Amino acid sequence: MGYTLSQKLIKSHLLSGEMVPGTEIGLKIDQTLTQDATGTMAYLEFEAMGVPRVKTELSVAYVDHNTLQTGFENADDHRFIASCAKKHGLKYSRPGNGICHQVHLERFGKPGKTLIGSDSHTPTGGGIGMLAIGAGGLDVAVAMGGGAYYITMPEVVLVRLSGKLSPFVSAKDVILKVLQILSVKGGVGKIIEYGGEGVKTLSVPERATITNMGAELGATTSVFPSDEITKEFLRAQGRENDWIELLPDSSAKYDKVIDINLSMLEPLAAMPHMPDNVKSVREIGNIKIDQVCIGSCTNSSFTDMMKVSKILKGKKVHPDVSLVIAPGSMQVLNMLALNGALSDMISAGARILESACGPCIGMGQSPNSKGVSLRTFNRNFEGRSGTADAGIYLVSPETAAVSAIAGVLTDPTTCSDDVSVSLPEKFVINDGMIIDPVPADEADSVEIKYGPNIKPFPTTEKLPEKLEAKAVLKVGDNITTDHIMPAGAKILPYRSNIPYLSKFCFRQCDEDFAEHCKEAGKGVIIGGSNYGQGSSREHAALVPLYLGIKAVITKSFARIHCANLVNAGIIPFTFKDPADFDKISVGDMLAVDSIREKIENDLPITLKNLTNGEEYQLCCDISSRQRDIILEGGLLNYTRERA
Ligand code: MIC
Ligand code: SF4
Repeated sequence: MGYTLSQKLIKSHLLSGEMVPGTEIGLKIDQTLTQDATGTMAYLEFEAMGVPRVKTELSVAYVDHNTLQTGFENADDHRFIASCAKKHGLKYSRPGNGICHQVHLERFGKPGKTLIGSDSHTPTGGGIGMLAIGAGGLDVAVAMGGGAYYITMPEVVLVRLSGKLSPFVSAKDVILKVLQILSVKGGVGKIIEYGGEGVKTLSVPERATITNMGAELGATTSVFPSDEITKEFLRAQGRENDWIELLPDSSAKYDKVIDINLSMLEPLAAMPHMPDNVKSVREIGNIKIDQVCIGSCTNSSFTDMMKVSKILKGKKVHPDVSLVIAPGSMQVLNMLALNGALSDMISAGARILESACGPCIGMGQSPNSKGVSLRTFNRNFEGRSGTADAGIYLVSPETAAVSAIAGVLTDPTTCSDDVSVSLPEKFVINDGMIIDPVPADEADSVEIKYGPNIKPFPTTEKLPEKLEAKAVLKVGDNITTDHIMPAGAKILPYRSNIPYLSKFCFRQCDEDFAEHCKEAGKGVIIGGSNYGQGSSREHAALVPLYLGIKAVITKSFARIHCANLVNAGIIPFTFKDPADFDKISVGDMLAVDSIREKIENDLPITLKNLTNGEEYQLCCDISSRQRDIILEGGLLNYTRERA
């Protein structure tokens, strides 16, 4: 039997386990990336592991999330990350050089290689034929130290593309269509592989838009073949030598096939407050809008920006609309400046932001109260924009730009202008904002620069014999890591300060959550299905750990968050009978006897509700390696113990 592209990538990096879906496999990791909001923790963890230099082929530390510098905190974090990179053998991408995923695609991504990144949108690299996966910071730290990265062997879904996109219909509409079909839970435990004749009509940046937002499906990753189009992109980036051809075998078998005819697609939008709440722009109608934001790792490539500038050229942004544009990288911004497109944007009334995540993570540009904001981003979770009652619609750059002029949501296919853009033959290459590390024999002379905002991460203890803790919170389905540990301009500067962050934990669900945890001493969280979807931030596990959370019991978990909980030493339980969810109330005292023995030997687990006298059966669906991690009280203890 032939292999799918995903299976080929896994097979060539398999260190342990067998390629049987649902079982744990260990992968060799060629490249890693971090961004600053998760990177400070990752480097503190790397330091704690005591490995002097990274052992990967390439590791890059990006700064793109916290670039506002409203106080000393961001700048201190940047300096800390820069010093770690210099000492430990990583490349450092300075603030202003761009969003990690965009820059990595342009300058470092290589077909056939594995990449893990401490950011959930790392699968962007799948657009260039990489096996690129989002992970928690600690998993990235371990991979930098040469350790394997463990995942559950996924099933492979083929999205078979045919036809060709019509003018003003975009790669964003393709992934919104997939989200409409599969939902935010539909990708869990799966790799989404793109194939079919339609693939040949999509450029690398378009493919990367699609794999980027595959994160919103909950998928392990998404991947496109590496073909002549990939080669052309790499040639234009001066990296033709990095190209290899990578195609699935013609006899490959897929677990599921979804057919999408690109010619039949129309402009779509994800309505508030979930990326899978998708309707066509036409159906939603001409709603009045207050703001348009163009950028983010989903839609900030040179070609996206050129389409936007062509739409804006010679026009005026509607007086009731604020249009902000953040080109994805220094390369993109520089090329727009050189060819005059930037001037077309500015003349139309666009507000140009630096090349960074910016409004996507709530770092500025929060909409007005009850505002309607169209964004080319990938997430529209409630409150993420910084305005709790704003309505965020996720759209393509074409829809965003046309609507910014009209003042209302507008189907861009109603335009007659020609805005076709082709890939440049040569990108403008300037790696001046990427700093190399010192050679290994000079590393001792580099001092790591800690600032006062950088606090050590919470310590953990070995799993005790018995668990007894209070149900401190009960939440419903699809809770995101933005609910657990919000981001935004006021909180993000404290990503390396767990004690401070703890005040904001679950604030959207229970304003006094931190207080309740302190009163309880030891706590358990009760959740619905797909608990922990969204961002890879391990703070969503480390902060609950700091607040005394010992276990989270849900109907089901999202992949990265579940791994982060285990890494933090918090037990992820699921209900054997989901109906038991309804039987537990906040305040109930819960207990599991002989929990150590049960976790160690994978024995059935009974949860006793000491408050109402009931008993429930729980599952702990983790690998034997993860059981050992839980017994040791987290991955850091486990790694140290074995070093
Ligand atoms: C996000 O889009 O939510 C982030 C910010 O990029 C996160 C990482 C983080 O929380 O720092 C992600 O997606 O992993
Ligand atoms: Fe940055 Fe937004 Fe992309 Fe996250 S989703 S990496 S915040 S641009």
